[in-house]
Amino acid sequence: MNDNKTNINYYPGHMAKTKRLIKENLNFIDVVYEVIDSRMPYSSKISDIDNIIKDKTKILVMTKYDLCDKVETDKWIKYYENQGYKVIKCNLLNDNIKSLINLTLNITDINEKRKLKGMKERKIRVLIIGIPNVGKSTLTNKLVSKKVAKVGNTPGVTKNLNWIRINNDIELLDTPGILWPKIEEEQVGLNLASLTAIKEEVLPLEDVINYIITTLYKYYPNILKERYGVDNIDDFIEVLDIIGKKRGCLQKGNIVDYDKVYSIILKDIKDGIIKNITFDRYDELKG
Ligand SMILES: Nc1nc2c(ncn2[C@@H]2O[C@H](COP(=O)(O)OP(=O)(O)OP(=O)(O)O)[C@@H](O)[C@H]2O)c(=O)[nH]1
Ligand SMILES: [Mg+2]
Repeated sequence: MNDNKTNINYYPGHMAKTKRLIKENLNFIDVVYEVIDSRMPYSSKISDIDNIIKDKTKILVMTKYDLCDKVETDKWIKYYENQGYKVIKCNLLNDNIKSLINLTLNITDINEKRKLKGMKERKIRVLIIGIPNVGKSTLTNKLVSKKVAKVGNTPGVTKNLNWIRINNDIELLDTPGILWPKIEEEQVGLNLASLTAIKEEVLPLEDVINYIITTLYKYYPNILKERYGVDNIDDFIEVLDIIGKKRGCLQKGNIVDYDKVYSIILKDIKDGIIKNITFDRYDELKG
């Protein structure tokens, strides 16, 4: 029996529904934006994506590039490009997404084909998919101009699909597809919990925090030192005590409140205070 695994793969019904919806409406879609988190280019990627979207034209949108370790993440970008992916890296809070728009226009030959057949041109239809919290909604809002205009319904198999106008050439399916990665490796689950893609309760919080501290110590010891005053991790409890005292997580009698320490660490990651980190290590996974 493996309790962890069962716990991690929650929502199977919900995911099955998303998959079915995508499958049934794939004919109406020209381009898929697969959104992944630059801090975990492996763990946040949907492993069976090609089973779901077949040979649809896709663009890998790597969000939160501002939060990642660029040296490490760039290895993944190269890797995915070598696999034939078109990759756009971005900080959705800052960058404009012109390059994504331009790439979308460049790699889609739908209207050339239609012209040859004597058909009228139409807008390129885009679907955004990705696991939770990678930035799908932020990307949608960025793509959609202020006046959100529905450009009419295209009949889908099971329901009417709503398309949102992006510009004269592109429209976007109004709901992004939330999918779930297959978590077959423990480390993937830990990365997802550490970098806020799954609720931390899915895994024992203590394990997640231990993993964060161990990983930071291994690859980014300066962060531990500068942010928390920790320079060795020989004893986990001692590390928590140091962090707790430094950050004022004390209960009566000067006892460190560990739950508070856990929250602080997770919040620091969530708020991007701990940044320039990439937890998927290319050299270890693919090198
Ligand atoms: N620093 C930084 N934060 C980002 C970026 N993109 C998204 N975020 C933040 O990440 C969080 C999640 O973004 P959402 O757009 O809600 O993610 P989502 O994929 O729609 O999440 P679900 O709807 O839960 O599946 C938000 O707090 C965003 O502000 C980015 O490029 N850089
Ligand atoms: Mg969302």
